[in-house]
Amino acid sequence: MQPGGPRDGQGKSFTCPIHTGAVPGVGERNLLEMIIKNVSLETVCGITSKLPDSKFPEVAFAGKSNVGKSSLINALMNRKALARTSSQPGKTQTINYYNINDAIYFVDLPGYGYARVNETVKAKWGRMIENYLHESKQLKQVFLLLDIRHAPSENDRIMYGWILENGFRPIIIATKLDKIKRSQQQKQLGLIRSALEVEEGTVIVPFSAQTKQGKDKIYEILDKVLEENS
Ligand SMILES: Nc1nc2c(ncn2[C@@H]2O[C@H](COP(=O)(O)OP(=O)(O)OP(=O)(O)O)[C@@H](O)[C@H]2O)c(=O)[nH]1
Ligand SMILES: [Mg+2]
Repeated sequence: MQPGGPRDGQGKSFTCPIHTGAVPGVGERNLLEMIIKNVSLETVCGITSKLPDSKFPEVAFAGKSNVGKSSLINALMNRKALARTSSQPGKTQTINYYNINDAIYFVDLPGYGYARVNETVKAKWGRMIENYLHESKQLKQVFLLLDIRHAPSENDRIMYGWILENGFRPIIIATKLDKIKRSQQQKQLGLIRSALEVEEGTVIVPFSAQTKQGKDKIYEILDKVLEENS
């Protein structure tokens, strides 16, 4: 992933090509109580697409390819496979907006660091993500996903930097918690904190899409986003 300038790719005006149509629903305030009555993949943005004018607050999920972004979104939506997941990295190559109860969008960002694509494609993905962080008017919270088993990569550090530079304080989600022993958890979280040199007070939520551990904590954060933005 190449760090492109935040204004790269602007001036083009393409409309998002795919509008799958949201299921109409009643706006709700408390995600925890109403948990996901209506969800739909509303908009898919490709590399050259103009970002949609969002009606609702957005929360975005960033992280390297295969880290579990789509799996987390499915877990939060209580859907098995609305967000496409794959054991093959590089599944999500577009910016996908999931409309949740006509109240908030979950934005699934394309994964970075997928080794089997060429440098041009990697650079485009980087620009697409950075452009989104810079341009989205409704983006309220960014979640940065990191695999709890591994030290953050250079790309993870670049991503973390972009998020901060664009004025967001990311919540870090340490994914695939089920894959490590409980006794390793604190050590791995410490590794993430030190490798990213996270700011004081940064929240890190250990999460497993398999056991759903950590899900309630993430709902709490989403509730707060809704409360602050409605
Ligand atoms: N054991 C375990 N496997 C997980 C977890 N989360 C995701 N996976 C698996 O990891 C693989 C990748 O998950 P995805 O959700 O597709 O990852 P992604 O970040 O959306 O990947 P891209 O779309 O390529 O950017 C899939 O095989 C998932 O089943 C988890 O918490 N535990
Ligand atoms: Mg995905």
